[in-house]
Amino acid sequence: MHTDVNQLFASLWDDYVEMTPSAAKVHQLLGKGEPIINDHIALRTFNLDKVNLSVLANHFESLGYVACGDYHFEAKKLKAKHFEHPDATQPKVFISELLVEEFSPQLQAIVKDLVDQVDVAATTADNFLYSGRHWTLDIATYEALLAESEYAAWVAAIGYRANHFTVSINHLAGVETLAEVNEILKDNGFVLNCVGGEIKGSPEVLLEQSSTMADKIAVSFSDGQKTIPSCFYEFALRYPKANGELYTGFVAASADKIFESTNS
Ligand code: OOG
Ligand code: NI
Repeated sequence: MHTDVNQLFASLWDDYVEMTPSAAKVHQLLGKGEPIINDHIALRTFNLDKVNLSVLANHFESLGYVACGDYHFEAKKLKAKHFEHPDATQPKVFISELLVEEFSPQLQAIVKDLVDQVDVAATTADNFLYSGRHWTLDIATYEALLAESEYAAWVAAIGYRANHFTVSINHLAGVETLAEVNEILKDNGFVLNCVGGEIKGSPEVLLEQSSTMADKIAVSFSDGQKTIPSCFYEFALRYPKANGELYTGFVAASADKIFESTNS
């Protein structure tokens, strides 16, 4: 486990940029070389004991993060929690897990076989959250998972790493609205997730979000390479609650659509 939260995020970022070439370009475009404040990052896993949500969460809780919200995505068969750090300038963390037992016996058997290959000691190592895949996987198995759950296929192929970073538009100089951000992105050739509209949420639910569609990169499988969606970039604008403090939670109906940023 890391002992320094800034170092953990720096390592997550380095790995994420390698998986997501467009992230460096978006970062430069919006930040113009200045530091960008991250609203949150997100991680994905399976709910089998060895690698479940709490195994990932331990890496953050040991750095002072506290669980703050629970979410359930019935159609996608996912549960999630979000975590906050006492230092509000640190990114929030959104961790989801696939409810493996709700899928077909075939998917359950595949996922169990993948997780059986994980060395339990690796799950508490410093680098676990940016260590990628811990199993061998062939293309046909990836495709079998994809037929049932895009999320399952993504975790199987991409493994443990940040699924996205999120620019805090509240902290971004020179841009006020998410619509402006989206225009800048589209003018520069980036493809946005438009499931349910480019902007998810509203001032009424105190959170607006948009995201790019995931980059497509060549991933190595045991029997060759295949170009598949990797990771994406998200943009979040938060609104104040009645007490004047910015809302810090997530909005399940919006999150449900953000998950689709890794659809092929
Ligand atoms: C997480 C999707 C939800 C948000 O900000 O609502 C999310 C994922 O795609 O793993 O990030
Ligand atoms: Ni997100």
